[in-house]
Amino acid sequence: MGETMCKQKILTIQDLSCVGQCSLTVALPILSYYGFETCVLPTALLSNHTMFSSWSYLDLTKEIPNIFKEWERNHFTFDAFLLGYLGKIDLIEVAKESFEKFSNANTKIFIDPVFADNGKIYPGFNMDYILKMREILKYADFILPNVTEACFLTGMDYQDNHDFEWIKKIAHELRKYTSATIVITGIERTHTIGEFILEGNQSMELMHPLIPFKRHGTGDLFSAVFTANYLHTQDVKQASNHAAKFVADSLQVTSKEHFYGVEFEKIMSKSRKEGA
Ligand code: PXL
Repeated sequence: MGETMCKQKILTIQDLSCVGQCSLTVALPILSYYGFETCVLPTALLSNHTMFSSWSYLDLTKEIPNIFKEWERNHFTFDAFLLGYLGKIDLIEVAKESFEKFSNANTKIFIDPVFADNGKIYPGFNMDYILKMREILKYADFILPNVTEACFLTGMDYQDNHDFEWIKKIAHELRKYTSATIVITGIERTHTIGEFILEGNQSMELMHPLIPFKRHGTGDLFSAVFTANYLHTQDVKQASNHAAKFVADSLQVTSKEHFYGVEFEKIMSKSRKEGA
């Protein structure tokens, strides 16, 4: 992985789930591990993610204008933004405001829309949220929806059979809303999983061996590793392959008893022990 000349500063905007290995508790360690100064805008404080049967939720939207005021006063700008789970329609507007206020001439915007998976919308989301999310895709340089999110964003019906022509059609539908590089994740076939990439009008599909069990938070992990690797290499194919391998390696070392997330920390600790 080539190192960039000077350290870049990334702002990641997502919730802080105290327990659950998702959103900020994934993006923050991963982006730091890859050498970025990682700044955070926590949008909400949850006891745990919403795949548990219950959770507490403190909305932090009210504090954001105060944070922005101080950032403007200090003339902060960010070299990249990584958006994940926002959870509330107002926060999409807030994210847009942050792009306008805190970008510099070379800022890259990565949007993972995070509102659905496996054919279903997560608790608390609705079509108004999805339509608003679709509106901000135009600000992105990269969008990273999974197959379900790509379907909802385009209004296409979800199907379990992720065949190539169907995925390609969804990607081209998404192109109506953004000129970003589109990376559709979580394309599953019998023994493989992968991504469909539409960069300009060039497309490619990358498929990898499927690890035959699922854990929550793998999408957040993919997006954080993809963002970090892309910013180092400027190579979408390389970033996607690298992120897919990181997720697969993490799943492989996740113990069966650890049911609510993926133990990506084991990968980081292994490379530290090996002195990588
Ligand atoms: O991994 C996506 C995610 C992030 N944050 C919270 C979630 C979810 C998915 O359910 O509940 C709070």
